[in-house]
Amino acid sequence: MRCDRVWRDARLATMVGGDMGVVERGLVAAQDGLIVYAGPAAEAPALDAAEIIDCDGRWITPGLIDCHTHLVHAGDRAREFELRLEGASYEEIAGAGGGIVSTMRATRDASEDDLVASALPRLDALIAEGVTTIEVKSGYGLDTDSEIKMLRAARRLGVERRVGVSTTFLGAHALPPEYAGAPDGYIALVAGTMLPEITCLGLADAVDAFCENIGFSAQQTAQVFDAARRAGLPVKLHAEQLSNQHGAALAAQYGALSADHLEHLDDAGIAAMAASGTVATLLPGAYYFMRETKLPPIESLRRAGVPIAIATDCNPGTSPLTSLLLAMNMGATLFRLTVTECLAGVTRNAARALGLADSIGTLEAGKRCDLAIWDIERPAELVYRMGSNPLHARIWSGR
Ligand code: DI6
Ligand code: FE
Repeated sequence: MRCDRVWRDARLATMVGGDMGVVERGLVAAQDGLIVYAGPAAEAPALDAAEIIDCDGRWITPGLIDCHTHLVHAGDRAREFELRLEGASYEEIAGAGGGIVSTMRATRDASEDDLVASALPRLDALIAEGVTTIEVKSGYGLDTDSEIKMLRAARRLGVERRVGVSTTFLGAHALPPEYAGAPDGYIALVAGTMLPEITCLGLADAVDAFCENIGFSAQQTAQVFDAARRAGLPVKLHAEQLSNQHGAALAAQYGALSADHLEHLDDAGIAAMAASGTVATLLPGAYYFMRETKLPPIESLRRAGVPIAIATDCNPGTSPLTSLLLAMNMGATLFRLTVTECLAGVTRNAARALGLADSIGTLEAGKRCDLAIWDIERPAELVYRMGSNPLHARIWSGR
């Protein structure tokens, strides 16, 4: 078999099947950006490779996937962080015109170029740890032009760097001040104007909302989801982060790719997610940063067979985190996820949360050749260490 490149003498965590899919003496071969073989060297077809890379026994995993970020935004909220340290709550700060709306002001004032420039260092930090695909949400523009500007900036990240970018329209993230007291009017704008326009421009791969007492109600969320359905876009939801709004069950009714956060998820929500195959995306960085004490119902999710993903939720207000490895460590330490669950959470289940399970997330013939090559003795090291980065090399689309 002719191919462009072979990585040989590697140990593989293919992430195929229910566990890590470990191959002790493995190789990966790529042609035209796709994996053509990943598995035991002894069972590989005869390979006529243009380039052979010796991995000296290093581990190869699928390139990591950060399936929930707000990477594109302007400004920061360090001052609010100080206020919270002095005792103010997130809800109080939001109520006083801070919070998401303060980032909205900075984002509206920024140009598309500014947004790209400020997101790139955050993206580079993720890339440096082996991330090969990110999701990026809008939701700090909160008017049609600013939401479009954010999504264009997000798409451009995938041009500036060798990384896959999935964009999500999150117009229903917070109520902009010009709609104060008129949330239904704003939802009508999101569902009736913004979403169709953004769909026309091909700028969104999915649609999200913040279903919360400080966000939007389940009924308002349903209106956004109806519009997404009309546009032919899959949905996901910020659900049950601060309170139980039964958002996960609603999302499941719409066949959502994922429901995210889920600290306050109940049994009915879990059953609905299991039935619809909706991924539970856990965001331990936000849990940690908000000093949340209510744990997501991990054991019940496990028992119900709901796939679990882990992401950074990188955002200026509740999770200023640009390390997916640290998110994995927090998933294990704070949520008691196993090493296999943490690794699956940033590979095959994260791919599924983006609707991309057919093209990324495992080491398998036919998938895009996105690899992370690690200087480690065992995969547990990826989860165990805090603040160290054992990445040896990162391959996106075969290069
Ligand atoms: N939940 C979150 O954790 C972020 N958005 C959301 O709906 C917070 C965004 C922010 O505070 O800027
Ligand atoms: Fe979020």
